[in-house]
Amino acid sequence: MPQIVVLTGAGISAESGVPTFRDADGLWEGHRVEDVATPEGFDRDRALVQRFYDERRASLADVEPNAAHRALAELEGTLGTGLLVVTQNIDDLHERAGSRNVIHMHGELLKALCRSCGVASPWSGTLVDEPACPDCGVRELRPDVVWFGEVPYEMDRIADALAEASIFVSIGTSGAVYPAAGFVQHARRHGARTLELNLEPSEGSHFFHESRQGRAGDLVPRWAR
Ligand code: BJW
Repeated sequence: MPQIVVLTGAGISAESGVPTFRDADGLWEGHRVEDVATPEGFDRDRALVQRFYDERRASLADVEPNAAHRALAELEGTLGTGLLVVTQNIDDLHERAGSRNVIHMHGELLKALCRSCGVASPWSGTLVDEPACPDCGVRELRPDVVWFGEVPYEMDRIADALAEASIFVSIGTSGAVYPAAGFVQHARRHGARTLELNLEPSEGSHFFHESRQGRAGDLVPRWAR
């Protein structure tokens, strides 16, 4: 079981050039959340949603992990499975920095999920062309991401890790989306020391023992050292 659980959000990838969701130039601009990040939005206009995620998948080629991702990967090099990164991000920047003990609770851009057989498969192309599932052959692929109203991945494993952790650190997340926004209270109830590293106080700042404001690329390497 990990001693340290780190929750990351869009803010950790911001300095890599991946847009956040709720900042002024956030990703949702031009798109209503309900149109692109709900199962109902997908049923209403598949092409729009597939294009939205196809574009984000393609843009991964233009970004690189930053100092914050690298600092977490280095810490895992020291602690091994003593460090668990739970990320809300669907990019692959933690893995590209070298982290291996990572849970993508909101899914992954580089996977497609078959709505017919439920199998997730690696994906690097476009979904808007309605390719077939490599497992069952049915043309019902969607992005393997967790939309509003859907249950995030690996919740039992995350809850157990939070209950066992002695330190919980939240990095670059607004605390606006549950259940991730409630992890701090869960960890704290079970005795963890809790720390927030974010550009500004998040919606749940008051739940943390300590909150430090600044850029993840500065704060995370300093904390992890
Ligand atoms: C920097 C920085 C720099 C900038 N350095 N910092 C309880 C109460 C009320 C509502 C609910 C509730 N429980 C559930 C709900 C409903 C709903 C919800 O939370 N709604 C809220 C809007 C109120 N939640 C759900 O539907 C979830 N499912 C669920 O609850 O199922 C029931 C269930 C749960 C558990 C067990 C059993 C049953 C699913 C939520 C799915 C969220 N999906 C998205 C899209 C994923 C795919 C995609 O990427 O397109 O996930 S929405 C979007 O928000 C995305 C993100 O992962 C998520 C969080 O955003 P994040 O990462 O915090 O980004 P921002 O932009 O909000 O914040 C960035 C922060 O970084 C800011 O603070 C900046 O200041 C900071 N920053 N630059 C450091 N350089």
